[in-house]
Amino acid sequence: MAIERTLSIIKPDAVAKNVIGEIYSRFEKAGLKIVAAKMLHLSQEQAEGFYAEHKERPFFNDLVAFMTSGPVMVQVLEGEGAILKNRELMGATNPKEAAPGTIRADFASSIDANAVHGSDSAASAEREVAYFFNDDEICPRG
Ligand code: RTP
Ligand code: MG
Repeated sequence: MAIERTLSIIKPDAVAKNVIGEIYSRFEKAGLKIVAAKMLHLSQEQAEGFYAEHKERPFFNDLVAFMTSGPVMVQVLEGEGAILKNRELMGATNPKEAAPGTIRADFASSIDANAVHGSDSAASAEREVAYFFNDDEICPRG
């Protein structure tokens, strides 16, 4: 399988729970490398632009309010099949449906406060990585 990059966000609820390290540890144990990272408190504009694909959905305003409610940790993960691997580590969107042992099963409290974001396709990964990082902020690690 090809080496891929994917965009991961540790959402405000998980940052507030102080589990950044525990989540990073799951990425590393699964063979994903963190090749870029920054902590940000997203502005309204940044959150709306990031989630533009959901603009017409009923949960859009709540999603933007939540994502701007506190700092987030944003990272680029690199590895074999990184996009799908990260989605598998995350678990289902609704933590009640997330498989045992996934990040959302263990750390999320609701469908809104669901601990993490991960790109869901190659096209979204490319857009989302570029949304937060310039090329010179990414450090390939081989
Ligand atoms: P994400 O984009 O955050 O990685 O999550 P996802 O792919 O699993 O879910 P997506 O369908 O892209 O939705 C984005 C985020 O919006 C919130 N959501 N709320 N109330 C609802 O029905 C609902 N549906 C989605 C979740 O926080 C989800 O992560
Ligand atoms: Mg999504």
